[in-house]
Amino acid sequence: MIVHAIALVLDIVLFLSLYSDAQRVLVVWVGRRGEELALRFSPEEVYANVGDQVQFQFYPRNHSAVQANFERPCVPMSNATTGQGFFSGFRPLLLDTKTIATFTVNITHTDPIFFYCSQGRHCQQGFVGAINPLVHTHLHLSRSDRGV
Ligand SMILES: [Cu+2]
Repeated sequence: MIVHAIALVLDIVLFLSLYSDAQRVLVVWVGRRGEELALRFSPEEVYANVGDQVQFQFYPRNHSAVQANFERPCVPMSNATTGQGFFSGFRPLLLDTKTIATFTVNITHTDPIFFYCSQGRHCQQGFVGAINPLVHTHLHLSRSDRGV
């Protein structure tokens, strides 16, 4: 009886640990790298499981996160030939703001998701990122394609 009770407790602990691992919030800074504001996502690549959330956290002064196709990294997916993509909207923030502006994407598959900042020419300057990229060096490849 005691053995059964211990086994049940272990089952519950295992279930809870699996359950808590199952859903993660992966944070991507938009417009910040380390302690500095920068025209970059950080990290530029995240690896997410189905059920995870990717939360974009925006920094000054005015950026966005827009889903793109790999072949056209600075074009919104919703304007491309296939599918609808996410768009955070522009998030204008004063330099001394204490506001945390966020945009969250729910991960429903593990295919690669590419995104960029659509402000000015930020994307052309290399302000791009990816969720679950198949090729680890795709960012460098896409940048060299664009002469960045
Ligand atoms: Cu930007």
